[in-house]
Amino acid sequence: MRKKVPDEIRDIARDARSVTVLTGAGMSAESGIPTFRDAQTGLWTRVRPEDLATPEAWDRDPARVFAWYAWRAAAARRCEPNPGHRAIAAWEGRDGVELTVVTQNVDDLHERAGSRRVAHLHGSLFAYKCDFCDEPYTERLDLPRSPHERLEPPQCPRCGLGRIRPDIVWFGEPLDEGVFDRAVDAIRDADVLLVVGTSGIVYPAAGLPGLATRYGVPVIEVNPHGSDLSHELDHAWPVTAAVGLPALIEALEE
Ligand code: BV8
Repeated sequence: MRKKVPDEIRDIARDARSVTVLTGAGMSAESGIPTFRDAQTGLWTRVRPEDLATPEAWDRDPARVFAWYAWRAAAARRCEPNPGHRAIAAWEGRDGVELTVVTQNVDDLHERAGSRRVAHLHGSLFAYKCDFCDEPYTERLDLPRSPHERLEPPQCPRCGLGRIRPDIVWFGEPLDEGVFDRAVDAIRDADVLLVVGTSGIVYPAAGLPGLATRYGVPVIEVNPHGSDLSHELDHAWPVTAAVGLPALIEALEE
């Protein structure tokens, strides 16, 4: 039995030609990837992401940080896109619709569901670069499938000085300007912004829904528990991504 879509949400979505979807960790929760607010599992139960996803943690112990990302990349590869990812990709494929995904997530589930216009504000688990010369590292990385406490990162083959690190935006690091500008353009030009599965805690990403409101773009939140942003949005729909988004796409066909 499909979830009933509130009429005003259905109507805004149905009329939208330019759609932007801002996603956070809750988008991937029903694929089995724990959100940041969930307890870390396995080796990392005693670790707060905020303590490892920083340049300081990397400088202090690169092998531990490199192992954490290798474990997360292997875990993400074992997950599949959920019906919510597939609904967004189906919406992008509808005639006359131009849809951009702006994601805080570093997994590749949007792409694997078929989304083609995806802006990764915080990078990707599957991209690496040198921590000295910044050169992308495109050689094959044989990462173990089982979790390890420590994995020594390779040395940069180009400069020979740096270590290979995840190409991910850590806390205290600036976002890629080009990617952020693309996200702002997609929000400015949108007929609707959907905000799916984010607690709205991390900036500058968390400032994007407020920017949409200032541009006069209606903002719809899809989040079973609400978030720090709920009070400033036009519609907060307390539903999960994998239940709400397929129901919404089906309602567009009605
Ligand atoms: C920057 C990659 C400036 C890493 C991430 C002090 C020093 C320096 C900076 C700061 C500082 N104090 C504050 C800042 C700014 C800081 C920040 O915002 N901190 C927070 C903690 C206050 N931001 C930064 O540092 C950013 N950079 O400011 O640089 C600068 C400028 C110039 C020069 C130098 C510096 C960089 C931030 C990016 C950090 N990297 N990710 C990795 O993944 O390992 S952030 C990471 O956490 C995620 O990407 C995401 O953005 C965030 C987690 O948030 P969510 O995705 O929302 O996930 P969460 O678990 O919180 O919530 C899940 C939600 O889903 C919940 O609401 C839940 O209800 C819902 N949900 C659950 N299940 C479902 C669901 N929804 C739908 N369906 C379901 N089934």
